[in-house]
Amino acid sequence: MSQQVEQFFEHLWQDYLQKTPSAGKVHQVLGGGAEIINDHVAFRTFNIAPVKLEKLAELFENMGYFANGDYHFEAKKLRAKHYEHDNKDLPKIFISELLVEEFPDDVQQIIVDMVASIDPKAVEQAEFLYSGTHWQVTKAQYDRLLEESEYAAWMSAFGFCANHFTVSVNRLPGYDSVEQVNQKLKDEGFVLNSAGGEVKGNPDVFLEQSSTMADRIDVAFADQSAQIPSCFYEFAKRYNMPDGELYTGFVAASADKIFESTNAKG
Ligand code: OOG
Ligand code: NI
Repeated sequence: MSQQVEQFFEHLWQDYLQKTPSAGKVHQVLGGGAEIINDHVAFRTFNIAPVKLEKLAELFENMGYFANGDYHFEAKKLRAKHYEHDNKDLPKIFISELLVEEFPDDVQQIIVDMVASIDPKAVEQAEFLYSGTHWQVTKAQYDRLLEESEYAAWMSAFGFCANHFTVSVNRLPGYDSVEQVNQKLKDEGFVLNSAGGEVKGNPDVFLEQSSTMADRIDVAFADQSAQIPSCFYEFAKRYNMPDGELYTGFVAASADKIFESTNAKG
């Protein structure tokens, strides 16, 4: 792995740790301080230039990644693609984008104004992927976005960063199943995302996933601070397909529920 790519993921991880204090604890609990291999890292964006999904993906294509799957989430008004690398020690990349034109005019306007603050040249650099927000919205604007889309509200508060890292259970010593990982995390006091059941997917779709509910951190809005859900950790176990190859894709029905890990905990 080139030093540049390694440094990119290290910076991405450090930025994620700042927003996700529980991620360090997850590593401690599951790995006891040993290195953990991640299955994938997920990013969110808007389908507006200069930050469209395919534009952010170019930054990964520059690192040798290639596209290998398309996903649609009609109710959440999202689409996504995943990217893989020949180096199997590198995480897969899942990028989704919000279909902004499907929202009411006032919501579109808030988002268009946010994106207008981005210097298009900044999007050419890999650091853009952990550059956070390039704008500041008011708490009322955040709340308005939240009424229409939890994803849009999350983007307004956190911008460009790793939304989650995902432990590869296949490559996690001492654990055979997502259920075992879940039990250990619950014993340690973590709250899991139970939307659609704690384990999403099954061996028939060649992928099982679970996730913690996002941490809550203080965010400085333009007019006030508030504690809101930030980022979470996911756990994935992949199964062999009939041809004997490990499945490398994602499962839209499961992903639809994983998105809800940044919802407020009720
Ligand atoms: C992505 C949710 C989907 C997966 O592994 O299926 C996902 C997100 O919350 O941004 O990560
Ligand atoms: Ni994921």
